[in-house]
Amino acid sequence: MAQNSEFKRTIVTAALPYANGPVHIGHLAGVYVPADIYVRYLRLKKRPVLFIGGSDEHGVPVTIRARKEGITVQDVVDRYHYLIKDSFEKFGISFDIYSRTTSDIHHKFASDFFRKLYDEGKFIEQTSEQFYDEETKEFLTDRNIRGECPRCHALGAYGDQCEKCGATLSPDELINPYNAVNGNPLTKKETTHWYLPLDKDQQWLEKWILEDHQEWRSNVYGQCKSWLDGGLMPRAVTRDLDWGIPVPIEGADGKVLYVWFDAPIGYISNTKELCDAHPELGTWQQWWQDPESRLIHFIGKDNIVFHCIVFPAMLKAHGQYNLPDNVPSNEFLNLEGDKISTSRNWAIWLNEYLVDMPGKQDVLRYVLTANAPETKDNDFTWKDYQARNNNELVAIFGNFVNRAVKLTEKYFDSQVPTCGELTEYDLQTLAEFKKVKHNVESLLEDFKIRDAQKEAMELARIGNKYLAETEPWKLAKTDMDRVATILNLSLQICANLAIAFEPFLPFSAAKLRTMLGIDDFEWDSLGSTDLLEDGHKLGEAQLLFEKIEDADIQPQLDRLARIKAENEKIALAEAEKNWRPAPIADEIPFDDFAKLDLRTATVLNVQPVKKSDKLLQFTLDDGTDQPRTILSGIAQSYPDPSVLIGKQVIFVANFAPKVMRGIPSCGMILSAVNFDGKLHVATLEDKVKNGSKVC
Ligand code: B3M
Ligand code: ZN
Repeated sequence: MAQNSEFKRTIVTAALPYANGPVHIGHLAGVYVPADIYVRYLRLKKRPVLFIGGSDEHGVPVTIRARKEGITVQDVVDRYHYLIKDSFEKFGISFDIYSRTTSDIHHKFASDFFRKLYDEGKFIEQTSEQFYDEETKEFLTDRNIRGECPRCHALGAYGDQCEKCGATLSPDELINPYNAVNGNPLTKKETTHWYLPLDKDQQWLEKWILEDHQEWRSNVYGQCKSWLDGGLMPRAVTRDLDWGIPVPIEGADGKVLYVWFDAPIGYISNTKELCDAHPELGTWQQWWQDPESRLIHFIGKDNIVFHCIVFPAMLKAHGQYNLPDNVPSNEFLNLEGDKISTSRNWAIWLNEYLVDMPGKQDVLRYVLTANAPETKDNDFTWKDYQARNNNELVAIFGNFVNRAVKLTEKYFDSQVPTCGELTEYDLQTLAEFKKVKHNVESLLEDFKIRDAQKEAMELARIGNKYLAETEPWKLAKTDMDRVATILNLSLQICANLAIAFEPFLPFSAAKLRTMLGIDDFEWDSLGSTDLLEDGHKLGEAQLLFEKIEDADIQPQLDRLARIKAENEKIALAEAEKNWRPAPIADEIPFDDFAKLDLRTATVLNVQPVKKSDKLLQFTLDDGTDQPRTILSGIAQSYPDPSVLIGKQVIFVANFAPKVMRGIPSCGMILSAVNFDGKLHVATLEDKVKNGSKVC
C-alpha cells in the first residue's frame, strides 16, 4: 500500500451539512475542525490538497423545516447555506470551496452520474406499495409518517422509530398511520424506484474494507463489519418527492434522486466547480480519478455506511473513480451530559457562540480538539472549556510566549539576542523539543488529531518549564550573555509554536507570527533553532489568550438551564398527552381528599324511614361502643334492604350530624351509581376491623 506522502494529491472532504438549521459544536468537533487541522497540516507540508465542502440542500429535513415555518424550501436552504458558510469561515475552516447541492453544476453532474449508471444497467427497478396521502397526492417518507407504536402503544411514533420506547420501526408496523404534517389517514399505493443492488457488491467490499483497510479507525471498521456481516441488500436511490434532482428518466415524474445518492456526488461536482474556475489547480478528473490522488472523507459516525459502503459502490459502478483511502469518522460529542439535539435546542450554535464569545474561535477549536470524540462519545462542558483555557492556553502557552517576548523587549529592545554556549540543561531541553515535530506529524498522518494537539502543546510546556527553571530575570544583573542564550532559545521555541499551531489554532498562530515578525514558514522547519536570526526585530507583545472568568460562562450555563427547564415542560406535556386518561372531572389537590375521614362499618340493621320513599335508616357497628345511625337516599334501589345486613360498608365519619325526618344522621354511606341510575352500596369483600380508615 502506498504511504500517505507518496500520493501526488489529496482530496479532503468534510460531510455536507443539511441546510435545515445552523451548525453546532458537535458538527465542528466531529468533522470540520479535525478536517481543517489535517488540511492545514498538508498545506504546510507543501503537499497538494483540496478541501471540499458545501451544503446538503436536498432531502426531507429541509422540506419539513419549510412547512413548519410556512416558507419555501428555497428560502430555507438559502438562509442556512449562508449562515453555515459564514460560521465556517469565521471559525477558520479553510475550505477551498464551499458550494451547495442546489447549484446547476451539481444538478447536472449528479443527473449525468445517475444516467450513466442507468444506461449501463447498474440499477434494478422495483415496484412496491408505499404509504400515500390521497388528498395531497404524495408518497410519504418514513419520518413523515406517524401512528400508534405497536410495542408500547404511545401515540405519535415515527415511521422509523418510537421515541417513547426507542423501538426501531417500519411504517408498516404503525397502528393507524397518518401524515405527520396534516394528520390525514394514509393508504397504500404502488410506486416504482431504482435500486443499487448492493448485495452484488458484498464480496469486493468485504475484501476492500475488512482485509485491505484494517488501518481504518476501529469504530469505522467495526460498523462496516457489522453491515457486511448482516448481508447487504439493494438500496433505493430514488424517492417520491417534489424537492431534489429530478430522476433523469422518461416517465419518472414526481421522482427525485435520493439525497444520499446526490449529496456525496456533491464532493465531486464542487471540485469541478472549483477547478473550472481555477485551471491552475488542475482538472477535477486528476483529483478524483488519477490513481496517484488520494481521497479522504471526514464524517460523523451516523454517516459511516454511506461513505464506506454506498458511495464506494456508486463510484465503483461508475468505474472511473478512486475509492476513499480513509474515512476518519468521529463518535458524538454530548453537551453537559446530554445528547446534542437540534429539535430540543440542546446545542451551542456556532453563530451564537461567535456573538457571545467574540474572538474566541481558537479557544473552542482547542477545547473541541482536546476533547475530540475520536474513539468514544465525549462530553463538552463549559467548566472544562474554562479550565482548559485558563490552565492550558493562558497558563502554559500564553504565559510562556508573553514572558519570552516581554523579557526580550525589556533587556534587548525587542531584538533577538545571540545564542551563546549551551549548557547541559539547554541541550536536554532542545533534545526534548526536537522530538515534538516527529510525534505531531506521525499522529496527524494517523488521524490522531487529539493526541497530535496534545503533543504540540508539549512545545509550550517545554518552553514554560525552561523559563521557569532558568529564571533569566534573576540573571539580568550578573550574566547578560546567559540571558541572551536563554531568550534566544525561548524565542526559537515560540517560533516553533507559531508553526506547529497553525493547523490547530490558526488565529493565535497568525497573531504569534506577527508578534515574532515571521512571514515565511513551513512545517519542515519545525524543530529548528534558527527560525529567528540574531538581531531580528520582534513585533509588539500582545496577549494571545485571556483568562475566562466564572462570570463569562455563567450566561451560557443559565441559557442551558433555561432550555433544560423548557424541555422538561414540553416532555411532560407530551407525556401527559400520551398517557393521561380522558378527563372525567375537574382535578382537585390531594389535600382536599385527605380532609375526608372515610371508615369501615358493618351494617347491623337497615329499615325504611317512615313517610319517605327515598331514605333508608342504617344502624352501623363503626368500631366504637355506640352504634351509629346514618340515613341514606337509596331506598328505591333496595326494595328489600335486609340484603345489606351483615355487609361491611364505607362511610364518611367527619360530617357534622344532620337531622332528617326527625332522625339525626351521622355521616354518609358510599354508593356507586350504575349507568341506569341505580345505587349500589360499596361493600368490602375482605372484611377488616370496623372503624378502619379507608384511604
Ligand atoms: N447531510 C447528513 C448529515 O448532515 C448529510 C451528510 C451528507 S455528506 C455527503 O449528517
Ligand atoms: Zn413505543
